[in-house]
Amino acid sequence: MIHVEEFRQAAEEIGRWGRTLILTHDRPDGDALGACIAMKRSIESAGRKATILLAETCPVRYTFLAEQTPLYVWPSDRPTSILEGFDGILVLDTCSLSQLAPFRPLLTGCPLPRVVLDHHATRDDLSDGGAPVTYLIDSSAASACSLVYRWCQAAGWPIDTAIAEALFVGLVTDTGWYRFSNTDAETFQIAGHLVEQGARPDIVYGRLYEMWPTARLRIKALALSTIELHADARLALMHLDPAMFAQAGATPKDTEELVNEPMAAGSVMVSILFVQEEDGRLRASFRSKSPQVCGIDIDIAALASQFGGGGHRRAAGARLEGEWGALRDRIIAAACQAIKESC
Ligand SMILES: [Mn+2]
Repeated sequence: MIHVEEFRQAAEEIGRWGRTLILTHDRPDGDALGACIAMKRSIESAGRKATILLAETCPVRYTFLAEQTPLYVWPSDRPTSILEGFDGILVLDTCSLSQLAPFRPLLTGCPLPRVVLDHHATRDDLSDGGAPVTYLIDSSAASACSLVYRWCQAAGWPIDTAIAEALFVGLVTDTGWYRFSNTDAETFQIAGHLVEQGARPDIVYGRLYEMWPTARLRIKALALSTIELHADARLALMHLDPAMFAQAGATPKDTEELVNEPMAAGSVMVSILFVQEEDGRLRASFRSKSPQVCGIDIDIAALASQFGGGGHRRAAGARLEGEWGALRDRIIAAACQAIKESC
């Protein structure tokens, strides 16, 4: 738990910076972007400057958050001399060197003080050998946006409608709309306050989940048409190949979260999605249901690790080399075995 006084001191430190550089992890998600945008607005409403620098272009589905907030991309938008104008660096939603790797040329040897606000377990040394760092880390927090909210409350920074909306996006995306196990009472307390401040759950939902490219709908239809069930319909399997992507006009990026679809069926306890890429390589995503829901506990990371992959107990992935038919048969056999052993 981060003490109120720690938030106040960090807010005072940033208050002394005329210009703050805001960084977050590579492949920024809703929580990372929500936290960056909320912090930038908060800092600027107090009359100081803040610049958000991302490691890649903002994913299209989150651009609605940034309608009034420029997001710069490193290194294409900024030369190294960018650092000359800043007084300090605020790092949000990560404390991991590997997730900040794209910014290495910028951070290495940079003496600027840093403040890190994060909710992950990985805690690397972000001092780059000498820069002073203040770490505000609480791995029990549901989202980085929950921590930004606590910071604003502790420091007395006001939360306007745009900040409330940005924080709400982080809260709901990192908790899967309050359905992941990190969802706690605080999440609902914060959500309640953000809605009071003007965040609109219906509109945020629509912008996040009702604005996908049509190709995503087509590839989903094709994936669902390939569903096969094994082990008394406890195992669901789908596959996509390059011809299907061409037919749908989609890319493998459009398959995000598709593996969860078969979980809607009560019988299904394990779901696997195979994606064959252009170069012939095969990617497999694995999911298993919570034992509180389906009655058996299948460690899906252990299954993925049999094929060189890994991940979490309920969600894992693997990159596979080899012939598709043979790999598919081996994975089905291993998954059926894991289900049998857990029953
Ligand atoms: Mn996060």
